[in-house]
Amino acid sequence: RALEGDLVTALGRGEIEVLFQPQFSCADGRMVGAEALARWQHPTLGEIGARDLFHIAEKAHLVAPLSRQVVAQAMQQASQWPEHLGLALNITPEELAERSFAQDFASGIGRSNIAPSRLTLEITEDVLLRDLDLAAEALAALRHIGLRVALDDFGAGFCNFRYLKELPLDAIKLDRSMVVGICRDERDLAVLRAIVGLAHAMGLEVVAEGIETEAQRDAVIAEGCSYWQGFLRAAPMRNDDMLRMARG
Ligand code: G
Ligand code: G
Ligand code: NA
Ligand code: MN
Repeated sequence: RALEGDLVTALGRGEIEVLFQPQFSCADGRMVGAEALARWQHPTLGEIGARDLFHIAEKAHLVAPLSRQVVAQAMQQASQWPEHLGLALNITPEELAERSFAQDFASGIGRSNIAPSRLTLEITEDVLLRDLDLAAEALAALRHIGLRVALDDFGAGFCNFRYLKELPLDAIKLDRSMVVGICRDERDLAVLRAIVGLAHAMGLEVVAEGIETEAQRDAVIAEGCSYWQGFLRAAPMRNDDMLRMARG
């Protein structure tokens, strides 16, 4: 409860920080962009991760202002990157359920210095526990102006294939749990192979998350994933480190 109060001041004081985790092309290993990940640098409790941060924000009814701040900060920083790099932003189901989401988001892009085609929205399947049609409509409107949409954490939840069919998507992000066992268990590899096949059959690209070893990276490349992300090459980092890495 005290934390919910602290969050109000945190938003005003710039305690919310955005880190960036690079993503790499499976084709040539080059960095293609990064995912923005929010953190709260709490003055006495130290760092609070995004999952806890958004839980607190939900209880405090502050998801919308928090998310606006994170997105604006991420876009502002990403506008300093070389133009070939994309920016992936996590969007909560609550936000997608807002009637004005697409329009507000588009206005935010307009105020920033970043081309819509450089942006990917990462959504989770909880969206669908809400209003699927409304979410699909908002996503379609944003894709119309050039954004990409990725279904995040695929394989961690219910994996309802209806989402793949009914949401306007460009990619799926395989959850770390789908990748972690692929080099030691044939069945894990079989599941990954089937999901990649399904994604490709639907015209979707696949991003593999949580890559920690060279063997995992090589396996997801061999299985036809398009991009990968993971501690093997880069943990979430501050913008200045991101810029340094981008300039190689
Ligand atoms: O980096 P970390 O382990 O704290 O991320 C935990 C979860 O929080 C991840 O699932 C990530 O997608 C989500 N997350 C990180 N940053 C944001 C954000 O800015 N907005 C939303 N909605 N979710 C985020
Ligand atoms: O739910 P989402 O996929 O957005 O969560 C991303 C979270 O996963 C971030 O908190 C990030 O720090 C973490 N993460 C990113 N890469 C790796 C990895 O290679 N291994 C592990 N264990 N966690 C990772
Ligand atoms: Na994400
Ligand atoms: Mn994810």
